[in-house]
Amino acid sequence: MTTVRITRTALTRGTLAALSGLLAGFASLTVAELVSAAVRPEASPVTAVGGAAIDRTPAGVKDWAIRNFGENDKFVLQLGIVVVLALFAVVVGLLALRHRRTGSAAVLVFGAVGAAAAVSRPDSTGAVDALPSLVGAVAGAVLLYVLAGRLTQSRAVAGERPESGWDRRGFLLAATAAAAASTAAGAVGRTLNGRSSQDAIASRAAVKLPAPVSPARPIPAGARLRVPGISSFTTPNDRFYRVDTALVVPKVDANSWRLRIHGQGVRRELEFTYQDLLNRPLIEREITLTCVSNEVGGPYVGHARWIGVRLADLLKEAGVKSPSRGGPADQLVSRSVDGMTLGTPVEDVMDGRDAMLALGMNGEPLPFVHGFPVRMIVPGLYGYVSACKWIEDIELTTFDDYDPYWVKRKWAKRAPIKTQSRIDTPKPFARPQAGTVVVAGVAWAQHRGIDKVEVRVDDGPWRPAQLAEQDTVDTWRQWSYPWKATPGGHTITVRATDATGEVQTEKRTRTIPDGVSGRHSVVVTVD
Ligand SMILES: Nc1nc2c(c(=O)[nH]1)N[C@H]1C(S)=C(S)[C@@H](COP(=O)(O)O)O[C@H]1N2
Ligand SMILES: [Mo]
Repeated sequence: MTTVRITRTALTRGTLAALSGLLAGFASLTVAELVSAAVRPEASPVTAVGGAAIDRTPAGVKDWAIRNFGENDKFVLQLGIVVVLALFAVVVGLLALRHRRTGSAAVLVFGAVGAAAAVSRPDSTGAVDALPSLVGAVAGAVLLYVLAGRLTQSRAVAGERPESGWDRRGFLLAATAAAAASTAAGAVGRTLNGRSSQDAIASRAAVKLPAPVSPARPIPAGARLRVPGISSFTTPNDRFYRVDTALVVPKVDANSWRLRIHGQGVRRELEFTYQDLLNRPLIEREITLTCVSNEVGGPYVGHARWIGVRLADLLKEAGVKSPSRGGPADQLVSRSVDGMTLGTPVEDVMDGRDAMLALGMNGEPLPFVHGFPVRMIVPGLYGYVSACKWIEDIELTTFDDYDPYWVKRKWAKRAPIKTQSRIDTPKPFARPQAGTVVVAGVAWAQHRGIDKVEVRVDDGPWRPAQLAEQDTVDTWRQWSYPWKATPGGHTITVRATDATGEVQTEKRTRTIPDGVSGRHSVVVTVD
């Protein structure tokens, strides 16, 4: 009888010890959230550790995550961190039951990891970034010490069985109070962190984009095919793909934003405010953006109309010469407020193409996720070597002297967009009726232009698709092919030829180091 009772007590205490660990973890995170409101939202431990994890993830794993979780990859990562933390919290709670001090010390070690991650982030503002993790960890450690104390200290209460010798009431009271206080701290922290982006939101709402002095030519009606299922020529902002390493979308106040241009061969260092850029003559251009991580047939390509300032003009004002005219810098490194760095060939930016600092996207100020207040856009280059969002610094340097973020991770230094084509309709494994099935999609070879698209069914001959009118060489091009479909299983394959005459190769490569090659196929069953 006695043995059973002790065992049951031990079981309860074990469960409560695990609960103590979880409560201590919860308190650490919520207190950290509260403190981060006074420092920076990005300095909170989960964000900092998540960011550090992203930076250290091997390219292959990153690609796998993007493939499998798509744009939810960041949510999955954060969820993973929280689950791992919860498991550790349970272990630490059980440990504290035996060794109170060691349990609390373990909580502090976790705090130190969070603090180290926060301070070493590229956008860290210094030692203060350690505060959220440290203060949170101290709160968690103290709480665990107190709770474990209730579980281990006996209290002589008349009538209580000696073997249950722990302070049940005291524990429940302390645990409930801690849970309530942590929830409150977390809620206040969240609210304050939300408020710190209000200025940024207000500054965006106040923007009125001036009419461009050089408007885009209207998209010809013939550039849009009326085929159900084809990608719309212009990708609406809320459906535009998003690829970046930011766990918290930077919310930059346009009123305090500055852009600096400096570095090798710069004769006059320049600094611009957002208003400075708005006051300049603006150009408006149709440009299709593509990510180097886009698989054959993948979704990371989108088209928008951008408004901005011609980047070459700013560079010329700074006294920069392109390398072909004897300038010493061949690499333009753009740096964002979140510490991202991207490297672009100076030659490409100054060769007359419509490279710009974009302020507007499809008629509105840049959305926050797409880089508000200002981002770079360079036709013909993958995003990771050109399209810096939340940009705040441009440094002229050389490819020999400096490797930006992705190049340090084995991606190519130079990466023009490869010629690609995609079948949008029919979808893979569709079951169309026999008869005429319209196969259609998009093809792109930015800054060269698409000259031809061909379709092949099974092992048949390549047949020319009908091309929609080309808008500009910097935009994608729609195509369609009326297929006389016969019953049975079929594989449809597409290939494009760019304006240099190069035919899209059959040879498949990986996304790393400089983007996929290969042809998109879709398997369907005709009924
Ligand atoms: N600051 C910052 N800018 C960035 C990135 C990033 O991670 N951080 N990713 C780049 C990559 S890889 C691409 S493909 C484009 C994507 O732009 P989008 O998210 O607006 O589509 O942004 C580029 N600019
Ligand atoms: Mo990208």
